[in-house]
Amino acid sequence: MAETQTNGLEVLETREWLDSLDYVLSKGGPDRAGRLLQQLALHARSAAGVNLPFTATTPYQNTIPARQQPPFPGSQEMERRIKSLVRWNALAMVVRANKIQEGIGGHISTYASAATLYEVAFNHFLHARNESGDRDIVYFQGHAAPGMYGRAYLEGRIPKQKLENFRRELQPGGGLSSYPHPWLMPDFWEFPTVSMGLGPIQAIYQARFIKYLENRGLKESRGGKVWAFLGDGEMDEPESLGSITLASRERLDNLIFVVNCNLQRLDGPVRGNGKIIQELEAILRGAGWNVIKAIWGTDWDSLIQNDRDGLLVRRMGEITDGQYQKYFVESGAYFRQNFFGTDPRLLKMVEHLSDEQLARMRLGGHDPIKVHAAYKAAVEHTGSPTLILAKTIKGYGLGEAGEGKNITHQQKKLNDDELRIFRSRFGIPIPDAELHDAPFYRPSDDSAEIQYMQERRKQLGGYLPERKVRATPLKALPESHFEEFYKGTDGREASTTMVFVRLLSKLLRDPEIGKLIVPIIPDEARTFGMEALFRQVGIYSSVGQLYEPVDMDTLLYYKEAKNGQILEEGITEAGSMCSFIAAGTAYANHGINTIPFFIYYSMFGFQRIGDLIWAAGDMRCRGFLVGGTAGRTTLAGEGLQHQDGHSHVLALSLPNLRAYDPAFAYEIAVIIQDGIKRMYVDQESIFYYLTVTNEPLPMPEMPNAPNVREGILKGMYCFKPSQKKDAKLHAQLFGSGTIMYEVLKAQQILEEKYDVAADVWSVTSYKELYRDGNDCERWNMLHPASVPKMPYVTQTLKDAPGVFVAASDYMKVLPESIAQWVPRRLVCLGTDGFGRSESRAALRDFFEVDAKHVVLATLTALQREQQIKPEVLRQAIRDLKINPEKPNPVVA
Ligand SMILES: Cc1ncc(C[n+]2csc(CCOP(=O)(O)OP(=O)(O)O)c2C)c(N)n1
Ligand SMILES: [Mg+2]
Repeated sequence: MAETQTNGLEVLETREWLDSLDYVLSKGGPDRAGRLLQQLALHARSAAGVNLPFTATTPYQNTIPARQQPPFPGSQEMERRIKSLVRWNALAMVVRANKIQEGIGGHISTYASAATLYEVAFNHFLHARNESGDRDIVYFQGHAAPGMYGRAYLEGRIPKQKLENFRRELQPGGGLSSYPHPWLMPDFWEFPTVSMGLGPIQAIYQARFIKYLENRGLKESRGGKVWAFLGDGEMDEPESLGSITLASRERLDNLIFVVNCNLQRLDGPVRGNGKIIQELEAILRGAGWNVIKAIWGTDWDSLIQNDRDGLLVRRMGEITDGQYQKYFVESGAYFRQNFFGTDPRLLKMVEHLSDEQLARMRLGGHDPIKVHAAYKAAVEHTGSPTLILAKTIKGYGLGEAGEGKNITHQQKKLNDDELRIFRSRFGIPIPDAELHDAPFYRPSDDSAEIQYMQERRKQLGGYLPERKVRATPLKALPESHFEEFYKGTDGREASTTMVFVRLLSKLLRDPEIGKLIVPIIPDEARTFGMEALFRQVGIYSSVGQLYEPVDMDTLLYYKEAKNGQILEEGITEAGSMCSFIAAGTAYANHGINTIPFFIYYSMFGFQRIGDLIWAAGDMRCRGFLVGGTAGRTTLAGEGLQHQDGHSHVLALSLPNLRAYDPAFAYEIAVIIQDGIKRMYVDQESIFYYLTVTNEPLPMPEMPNAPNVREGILKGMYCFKPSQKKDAKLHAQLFGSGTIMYEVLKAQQILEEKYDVAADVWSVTSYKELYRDGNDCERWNMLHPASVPKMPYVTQTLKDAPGVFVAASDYMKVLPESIAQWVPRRLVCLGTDGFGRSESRAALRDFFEVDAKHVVLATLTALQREQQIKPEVLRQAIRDLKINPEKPNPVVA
């Protein structure tokens, strides 16, 4: 095409067409011109089969042309000065921290590239509270944290002392966490974003959850936006792009992604051989997003306006990101020769500019006017989410110390020369003599800069980020919801999943908290027998139900409604978890005590989306994770990928998660009742994991013994003491989940066949027992002169006679985690190994957790203590029909 363009006739012809189009534009405006172009394309196709190549991208230019830019509403000069101060303090924070403590780390170059993106947002867009009372929710890019601290310091929200202790949180007076962590800075950060990809996906579900709250009448619609500031490298995470169609499908015009396209990630270019801006534009535009590109700064406006033949824009589109990066670090002469030198007409375009001027041509993401125009268009856009792609330079302003270089991400030390250059470039009034220590700098409160920034924040309703608990505590739930579960099922069989669903549907009817419950399901409701809820509370849909459901004539039809309560997320555990987090943190973010119940296949929880669960813990998220059809042997037939024998082991790693593996209906009732109280009445920063199983079994009545309730919550209690009075041999058997029934069978066999009096304990939570045991050990170590504390396990079992055997549907390490506090050796049976497609009975035999193996383990323990003879054991293996040569499930 370039060659044919040089043909004189064609050039003339093109000119004529362009002139005609200009005429149409001036007379009929862009809409008319757009229609005309469509008509032309149609005509070309039908008349002569001309097929325009498909393209999801627009030219490598700003989406908003210069003449459509709104005027900049503030003082550019003042904002530049403020921005320079934030830049300096952010840089000084990292440099100082690394001077004091070599290797403490931190990031300079991320914020350096994003400063304009943040400052324009802080000065003009981000509402802490808007006129009508709503606010914007902002996900800050984790590695840009020094910039947020630097600004908060200038705002007078963070004292210098804390800046000194950036990344040194254990210093007297506290410090600042490396990245956004609500756990560590609960008054400041709201969203942990540094595990990349979790910010964007959470922002999408946050924006959707806000619409959910509004459509269900739990929150007024007041125009707040959700902003996510993201890295271009970060967009490679599957979570970043995995849910973008939800955002467009749900028309989330309350959502704005700002991607800082500095073309670099940690090691080097994001797309050296391509163009990340074009790639992301194609993907998100194709998915129905409104995409705004801010590539070129004002310096380029006149060049672009005079580019009548499109030569410049074509050249811009030819260059790869790797080469653009090269221009950032090279001289103006190199830029002229390499970029413009390919065509004499291009060279002519810039002949009036010196090399110096060429080298300084600003990019869109560093130009407040371009950034402001993009933000304004984004907040005014309706009908779809917006993506802003802003082109910047990584390490902007660092010069030789790292600007645009591949090493820039890791740069945290600047020598005196480099500090001096940075200081001078941004005009920070620090004399040379003091530069060496990179001192912080804050002008006085009555300085023009501080006054200006305070006034801007005042206009926008206050400071950001700021985390606050905005909801007031709930009242405790009435006992009546739970009583039926204490009574048991009178011999009727019910799985704990059924019990849970029944309890959930009761809670949904509660006049106070019913509406606050948010059931979340990733396409698994029928698996858990929850379809009755479809009809009872409806499935949320922002458009209601636009079709006649195929099962309309049945009682439990698939009912979608605008005020539907269930979040039926489809097959996305990650998305469901994001809804869980949005609902479980609404007590802080929106002042609404929504109580999420996320019900899923337990195998696809910690194992698949563990990092989101970790983020939930950091965020002080509340709610119940319910791992359905759990256990390695309780889920018949499903095999290796579904049979979960380790989610409770993984749950050990989450500090503020209470994990329970209940066996009986009343245990579930006690745990959920207490959970709601602790989280929503007492306001504790904890959340829950509960496994429920699908084996129908008779649910017993709650034993009428003292401390049962306390035992359920603390992790264990005696469920069924032996009735055998004068036995010589004794055993203590621990069971949980459905394996409890195997243990109860073993109790019977031991008593009847082997004369062993066995007490059965229900262990509802090894994790709680483990936590308590360690807590006591620690306290005792630190307080040697005091009366030692006794772990709950020890206290409970101290008088229990005989041997100890635990059987779990989870890995052996789970019961082993408390073995040190059991008075004598604890023998543990568990389900280490890959699952199998089989019946429950065969699986329990295979994993050696069925009644006969519990019996054998008990007899073995007795024999080890020489309470029974070896012959008894050998005979038992025969009688119990155990094959000693069977494969070891751990390696089979
Ligand atoms: C899930 C995850 N993987 C890896 C990292 C480590 N990491 C931190 S920053 C970074 C590069 C970020 O590049 P980009 O997203 O482009 O952000 P920029 O700093 O360029 O703005 C990497 C790999 C992380 N924080 N999270
Ligand atoms: Mg980057």
